[in-house]
Amino acid sequence: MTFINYAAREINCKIVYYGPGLCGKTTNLQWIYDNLYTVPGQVFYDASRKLILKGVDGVVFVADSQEARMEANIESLQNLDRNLKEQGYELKLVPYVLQFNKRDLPTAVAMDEMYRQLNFKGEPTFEAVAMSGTGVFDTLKAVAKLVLTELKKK
Ligand SMILES: Nc1nc2c(ncn2[C@@H]2O[C@H](COP(=O)(O)OP(=O)(O)OP(=O)(O)O)[C@@H](O)[C@H]2O)c(=O)[nH]1
Ligand SMILES: [Mg+2]
Repeated sequence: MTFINYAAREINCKIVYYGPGLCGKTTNLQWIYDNLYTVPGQVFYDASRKLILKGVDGVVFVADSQEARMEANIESLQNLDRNLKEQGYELKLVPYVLQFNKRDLPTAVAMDEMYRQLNFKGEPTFEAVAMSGTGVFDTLKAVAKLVLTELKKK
């Protein structure tokens, strides 16, 4: 769904922030601005998540670092994989970045353990405290870069 506006020297693309309920997707976007796409994390919104993946150019998966949310992270990642497939995309091929959010919490799982459980293709991975903006732009820049690399191939 990339749109290139040569006159304005702009490239518009669709980046979706995905992840389990309350992992901090909206908080990320509050640091960016209010008009990027994000999906509702709660399980009952699966139909909305499918819709929002239509025409996606890049995906950020926001994982919640809290120990108690690890299962929800894994479930949500599997859900992303499934929903992308339904729209004709492969998670393995789509520009994709992983964010470990809520690193400020004392219950945060160690980085290497998070990585072991959630990173599956060596995708760029960032620590974040979205609440204070830490790591938010690094994550966005990384996914934008991957989207542009993909665009150059076309
Ligand atoms: N401690 C801590 N809390 C955070 C962080 N990022 C977000 N939160 C809090 O987590 C809660 C949920 O954040 P949201 O941004 O609404 O989460 P979401 O992923 O958009 O949630 P859904 O849209 O319901 O799926 C809020 O109370 C945030 O303030 C963080 O880095 N650290
Ligand atoms: Mg939200």
